[in-house]
Amino acid sequence: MSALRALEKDWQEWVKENIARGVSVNKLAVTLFNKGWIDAAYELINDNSNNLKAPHINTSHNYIQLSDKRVSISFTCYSPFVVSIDDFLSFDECQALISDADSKLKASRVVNPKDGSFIEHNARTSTSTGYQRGQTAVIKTIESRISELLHWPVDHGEGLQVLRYEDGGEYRPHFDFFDPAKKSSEVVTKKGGQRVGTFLMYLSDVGAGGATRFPKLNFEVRPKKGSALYFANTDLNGDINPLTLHAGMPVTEGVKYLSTKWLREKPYV
Ligand code: PD2
Ligand code: ZN
Repeated sequence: MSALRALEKDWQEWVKENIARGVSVNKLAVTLFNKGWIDAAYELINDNSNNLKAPHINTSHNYIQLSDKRVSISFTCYSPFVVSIDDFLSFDECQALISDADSKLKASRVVNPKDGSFIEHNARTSTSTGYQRGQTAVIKTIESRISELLHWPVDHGEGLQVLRYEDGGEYRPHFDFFDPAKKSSEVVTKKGGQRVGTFLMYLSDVGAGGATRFPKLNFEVRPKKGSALYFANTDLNGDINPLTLHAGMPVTEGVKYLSTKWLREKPYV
């Protein structure tokens, strides 16, 4: 049953009346979201045409049956929307990504806030490599799976990245969204618009360290081979959410491999 139709009749009427009065669907969705009706809020924006949409994971069940795999939800935070998924990738898929990336890894870079160029920085001490969408068969499969899980078109995604962290390698606290107040944002949002969501896939088990930590929310997600983490960088009205500050904690034992997929507001072509 649709999450909107599962709402009490009075609230269904409230939605209809406000839409008829011309109130922004995104604003109505924020109200539903704040009342805790998360799936209904996302359904409202994603099933209506002329409004801003957002990637969404259906949290009504503890598992999600995708066309090629059943995955399970192990953790949720609703504001901001953060969901941890178990068994998203098979061990073979993790190995395939690692083997392909290993010989191509170079020092990771960050966006220069002054001009939008990419520079090396001691805030991000990993090596990494980037791919085109659909560059290999495994990448194609994974991108379709992400798209199905998040109800977000494949062409709204940046190319996959694979990162390797070892011996204290980390990614210090940062935002993945582009802050409209920064000059560089104009350059980096020309193609694809805002980075509305982040999808991280953990490709290796790590002895110690390497958690993805949200310092303003006081929790962290530990790396586990095959599991994934999604978080929304913007709210249902499209506004950036500073609570999404997050870090890749230093790896202190073992090697962490991670794959990143950033989701854009519009086609990234
Ligand atoms: O490696 C991580 O856990 C991590 C944490 C935060 C990666 C990113 N951000 C990123 O690639 O944006
Ligand atoms: Zn990040």
